[in-house]
Amino acid sequence: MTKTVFITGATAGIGAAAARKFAGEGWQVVGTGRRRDRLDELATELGDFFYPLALDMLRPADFETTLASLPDRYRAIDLLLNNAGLAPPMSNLQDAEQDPLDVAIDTNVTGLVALTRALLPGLIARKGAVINLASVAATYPYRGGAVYAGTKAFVRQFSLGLRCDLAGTGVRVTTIDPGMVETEFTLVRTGGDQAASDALYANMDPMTAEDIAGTIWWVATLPPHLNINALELMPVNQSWAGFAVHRN
Ligand code: 8X3
Repeated sequence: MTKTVFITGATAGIGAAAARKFAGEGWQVVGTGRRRDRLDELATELGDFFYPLALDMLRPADFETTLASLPDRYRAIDLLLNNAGLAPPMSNLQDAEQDPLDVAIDTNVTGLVALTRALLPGLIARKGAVINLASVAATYPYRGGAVYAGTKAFVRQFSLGLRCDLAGTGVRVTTIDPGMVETEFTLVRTGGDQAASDALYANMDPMTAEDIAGTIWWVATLPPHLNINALELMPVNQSWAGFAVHRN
């Protein structure tokens, strides 16, 4: 029987690569995003396998109505891929504006929780799965990224807690923590500074969206008695630094 994956943030990066991967493997994909034109482009590319659903992660009050608008054939969700997320501009908290922080918290945390809650009854009924995209920032904090790291640490711990809540239901829950993946992620973080994004990924062979989509596919297609709790990936050329020490 054809399976259906619900992918948030399907209009770019890891979300779009996952949409192509799952559709290519014969799954139906419900792809969400705010940019209608990009959703429509994917729909043209993936045809019948893709249903474009305009959903704004910042408006959880609309989720119920939006989900109720899904055509019957796309309603039985087997896998929720919580991919939508963003980082506010890199800035020490003492120098940061509040609004971009709120957008990141509302998207990465509040929207993710609300959408997961809304889709859980169906996922439980079908013994489905949830895959949440967190980040290596959940484990390894870096300067200027406190709120982003905090939201991703939330996602990881939320996922582990959700596993407890779902014990006995057969629903699997996994967090994937990628390091540097060259997507629009850094363009968003830098407010559209292509040169800064290019410099960050220069000469270090970053991971690609397709790398992560392949990992998501692997996790999703493991035998149903297996649960990957958390999976952390980095490019070989990314690792972590030591402690910073401030001297007077
Ligand atoms: C972001 C990961 O390593 O690019 O989620 O900061 S990294």
